[in-house]
Amino acid sequence: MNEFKHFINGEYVASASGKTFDNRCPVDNSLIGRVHEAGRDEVDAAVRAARAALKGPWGKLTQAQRTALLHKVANRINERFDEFLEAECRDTGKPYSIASHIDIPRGAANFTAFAETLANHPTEGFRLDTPDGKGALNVGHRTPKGVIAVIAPWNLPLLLMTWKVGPALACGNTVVVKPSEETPATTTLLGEVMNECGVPPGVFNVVHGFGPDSAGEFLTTHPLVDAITFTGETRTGEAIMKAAAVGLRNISLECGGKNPGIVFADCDLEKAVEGTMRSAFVNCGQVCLGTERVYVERPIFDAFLARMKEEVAKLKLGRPQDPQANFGPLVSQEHRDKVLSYYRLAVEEGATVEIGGGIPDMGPELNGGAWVEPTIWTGLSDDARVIREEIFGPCCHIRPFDSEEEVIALANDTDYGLAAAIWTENSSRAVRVAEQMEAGIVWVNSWFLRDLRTAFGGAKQSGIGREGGVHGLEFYTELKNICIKL
Ligand code: NAD
Ligand code: 6OD
Repeated sequence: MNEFKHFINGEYVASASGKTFDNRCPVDNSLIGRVHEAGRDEVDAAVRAARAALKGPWGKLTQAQRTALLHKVANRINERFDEFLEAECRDTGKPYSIASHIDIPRGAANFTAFAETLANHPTEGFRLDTPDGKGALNVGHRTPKGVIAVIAPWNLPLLLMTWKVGPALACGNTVVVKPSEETPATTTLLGEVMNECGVPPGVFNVVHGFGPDSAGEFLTTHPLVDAITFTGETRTGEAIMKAAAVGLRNISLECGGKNPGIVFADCDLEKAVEGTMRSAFVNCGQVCLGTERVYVERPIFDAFLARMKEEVAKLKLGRPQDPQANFGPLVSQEHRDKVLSYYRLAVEEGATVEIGGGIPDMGPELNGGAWVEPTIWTGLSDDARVIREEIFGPCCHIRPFDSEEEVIALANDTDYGLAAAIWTENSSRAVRVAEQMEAGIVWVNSWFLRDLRTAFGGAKQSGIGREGGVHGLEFYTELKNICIKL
């Protein structure tokens, strides 16, 4: 039986209360292990360890030494690739074929990319003229912000946790991570890697538990936490923002989306189908950047819909280890209940179910898992809840449009503003439309094509702030101006 303990000050520790909760595999609902639930005492110990580490050997490392250490961490993740892969796929049910290309490689790359970007970032400098003619020099100097609380979701557990831990450590901070209660494994394993690489105790800490009245709340309300970086639902982001208001702590919020895909008649149809298939169905639709609203220009609407249905029918549901499988279960029974409630709602709201819409028969060994059918709807009105609310499942609605102006208005008619995908071979149109999208990230003729040097984040209710590349510096460091009179 696996036991997932907290990782505090370089050691694995059990909850003093003895409180644990079950961690189940969504493939077949089997028990993976027990997770220790942190109380206020464990969270306090983790935060104090992180505070103390700022003043220890970690705080004295040069940027070059930190960079070298983070490269070592990335290498070690790659050396233990199979363990991370197995742990991630057991927790989430996602196919090895996907996690081995996306989750685990990015888990390592998040350390190297940010270490390099930050090590090569110049500092700001201004020369000021003064009345005595001698002038003054202004030099920007960045210091770590301090103890960063990292609150992570379950959909890409290692990727999204290291996406925050990588830059936080590259900037010299220490972290206390609260992984999702659904996916504790890879974050716990990363503690071993930190010790193997010689990252000083207290720099990387992990506490397990839930949100309200549990580890998440205890961590985000802890007065010795200097800043909070969060990925998850918009409603949780609001709760965290309130917690951060006490003590005026900084926040970075990466929240939900209801992202549009726009397919113009002048697109390369096969490219658009391939990209939209990925954006709607990869990771069983559990990607914040995923497309749940697809708008297709009327002349190619029927052809596009027919091709999408053909491709959905070819998706291969199966166990993570099955090399042919490219579609796994949802993360949990609880999330399946939510997704299925939208499947029912879509029908109540008048959708035509083009394909899917139910629970697949996976056979006696897997029927206890959190499986749902990949689903396409048409025919919903623009104010249907299924069109307006984030479902976070393997489903999309496809609707025809007649003009560029109309589709821009439709795409932007949402409370969210995370991502958009545009499919057209007309580059002027692509830029014109992209510039009018109310979203933090726009892909043209691609989707989830990531360059870690670029800004990442959401507009409207999809978040606050930008991370990625040097943009993370604004959040993960304190910028001081030193003015030197000459
Ligand atoms: P969630 O908000 O339920 O949970 C995220 C984390 O917050 C978990 O660790 C949870 O335990 C913790 N938490 C919950 N309530 C809390 C509270 N009151 N105080 C402190 N911590 C609390 O999100 P989820 O269900 O794990 O993830 C799915 C959501 O995440 C979707 O909405 C998706 O769009 C979003 N997401 C956004 C991005 C992005 O980059 N914008 C990326 C991935 C996922
Ligand atoms: O690629 C990334 O850096 C990132 N933050 C992806 C988010 C995916 C959401 O599910």
